[in-house]
Amino acid sequence: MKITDMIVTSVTMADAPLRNSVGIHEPYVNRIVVELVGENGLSGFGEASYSSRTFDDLVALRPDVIGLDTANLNAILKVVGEHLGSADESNLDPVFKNFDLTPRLMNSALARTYSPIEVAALDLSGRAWGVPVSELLGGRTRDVVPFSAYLFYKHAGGGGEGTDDVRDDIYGEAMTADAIVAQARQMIDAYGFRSIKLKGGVHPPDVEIATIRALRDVFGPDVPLRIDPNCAWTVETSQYVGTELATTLEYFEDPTPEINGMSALRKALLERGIDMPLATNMCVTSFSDIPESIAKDAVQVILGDHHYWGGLRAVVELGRICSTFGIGISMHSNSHLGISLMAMAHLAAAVPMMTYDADTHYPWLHEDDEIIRGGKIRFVNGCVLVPTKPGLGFEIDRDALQHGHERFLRCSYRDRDDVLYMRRTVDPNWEKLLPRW
Ligand code: GKR
Ligand code: MG
Repeated sequence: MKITDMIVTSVTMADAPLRNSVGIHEPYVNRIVVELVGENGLSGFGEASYSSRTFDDLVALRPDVIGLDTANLNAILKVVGEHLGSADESNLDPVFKNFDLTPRLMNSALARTYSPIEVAALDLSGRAWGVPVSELLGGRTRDVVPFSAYLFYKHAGGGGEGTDDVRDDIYGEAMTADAIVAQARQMIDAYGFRSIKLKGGVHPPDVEIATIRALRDVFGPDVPLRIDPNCAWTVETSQYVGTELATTLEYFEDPTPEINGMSALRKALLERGIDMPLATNMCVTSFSDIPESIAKDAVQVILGDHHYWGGLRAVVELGRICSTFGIGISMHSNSHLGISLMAMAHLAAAVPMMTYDADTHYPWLHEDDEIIRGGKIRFVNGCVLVPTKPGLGFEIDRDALQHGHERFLRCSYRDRDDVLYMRRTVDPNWEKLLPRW
């Protein structure tokens, strides 16, 4: 399908004051929506993390993408690559700048800029040819995709600002183990999740160990648990936590920085007889990281993310590589809208080796901010039904998209900065320190 237009729209959605190892979420988070229009008048959609750099690149790419065919994804990748030229530090995504741990992520501009165009092209092809995106990725291997409850320590507040744009605080403040258990209960009641991930790196490790134990006590051994402190711990601290939680965790996500750190931790845990998988979305973030990670046995589960691995097809390839080396594959998430949730569902359906429940921030998205028709996507038993309609299988709500864009124009938040907002609202002396403990 020949592309006749590419429309790039920045949208803003409210975000609750969720804590992580570098700080706190701002009251708003931005996303980029890419719409490709085909010569048949249909549109396809993709979604990306917002950064001013990615936004400007996507806008500048419009004339190069117009005239290309949605079926020739290699041609689209080529024009994105030519536009970006060689990778340099200014291409670093601010989301990653927050975590600022590895020079590897500096090369992710091509993958991040291409991804929303690829998703939109697949969506448009699917709509034009009458097939769902999962079929274009090789075919659906499951009808429903299970996701995991994603818990956060958080301050009071539901996000948004001002007199008319504050969201209700659906989950309430959660800075203690009891409050996290209550958050889990509420999220599981609403979505039916059957596994739990706790975002850690906020309290000293013993407090977070106690939180995981409280979750285990309440939900029992049939609910897999994970903790992800986003590199807040040294190798030694990670070894301590890993030993304490050896029989409790399904996998141990990014406790410590870098491939070398994860490799040292793996070795130390194995020496203690603990064969718990280490997972990452921080030290193995592109294909070029895989050889070193395999050689050093650094990670046993890779959390793929089509937004920065280079699109949906790249993560299908990642699945094949992971299974070749006996590594598990799971899915990473950042704050996102329904376009990305649908893309993730089609992708997970087409990757049979994705046997772990995927991450999603979707429960944190407020109903008022969704931009697809019919409102927020429904979960049943923690799962999203893989759409069988053509393309990604939703209709865009043009009014909601416009409201999201008007909110972007009104709000001053641009590139995400959890560190600065932490200083402004919680601790004026806050410094990013990874590892902190
Ligand atoms: O939203 O605060 C957050 C998360 O910490 C996010 O930024 C991470 O990218 O969820 C992500 C993760 O699994 O590391
Ligand atoms: Mg993670």
